[in-house]
Amino acid sequence: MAYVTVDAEPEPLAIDVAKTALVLIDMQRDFLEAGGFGETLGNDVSLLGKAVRPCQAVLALARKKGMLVIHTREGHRPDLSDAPKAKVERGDPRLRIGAAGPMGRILIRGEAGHDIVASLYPIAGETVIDKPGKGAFYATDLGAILHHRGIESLIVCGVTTEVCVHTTVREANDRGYRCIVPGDCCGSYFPEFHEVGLRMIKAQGGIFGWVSDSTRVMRALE
Ligand code: TIU
Repeated sequence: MAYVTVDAEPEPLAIDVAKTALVLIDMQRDFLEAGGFGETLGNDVSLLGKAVRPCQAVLALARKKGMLVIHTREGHRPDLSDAPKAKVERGDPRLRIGAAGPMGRILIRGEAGHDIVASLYPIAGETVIDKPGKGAFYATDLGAILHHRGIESLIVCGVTTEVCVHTTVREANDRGYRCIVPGDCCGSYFPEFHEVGLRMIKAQGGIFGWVSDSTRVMRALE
């Protein structure tokens, strides 16, 4: 066992590195680059770019330490059979999930926009979870994978802070995982939602997780 203590709020957290996974949520071109789903929803996608460098640094260290690395992608089957009507039928019909965008059909598996940004691209041996929802546990085998690897704690990075990161951390917390969220490794189209989203996680004694930053997480893992 290799316990390290990560400085975090509301208090430092001891984790066994061998039982900790790095989870990178939805660092996809559809959310981070112009012409994707994020932009079709009316967002300024440049706001998410800040999270890429800190994620790259944490990812590089996790790889060096041999940690389990999990990447997720939000998206749907080409026939949309796994996409709830309630999710598809919102927004401008020309820009909905499945519509043709500049990076292929929006939020559809196999399309260019659905893929992970080049700077954080998975390497051989890393797990990629395709998820139809906002949370990474819903309708995926993430829970089974973490269970079989004996994982107890998660470092959760990605976009967006208050949507897919939050939903995943809430799901993980209810399943008994300790979640550390390095705030600078996350991003939102709404800076105030990012700030408040992080505060919500760590309030009330860490009601569903711990909040830290890439510097403190890496200091502990080193
Ligand atoms: N990955 C993720 O957060 N999906 C979203 O749709 N986020 C928004 O903030 N729209």
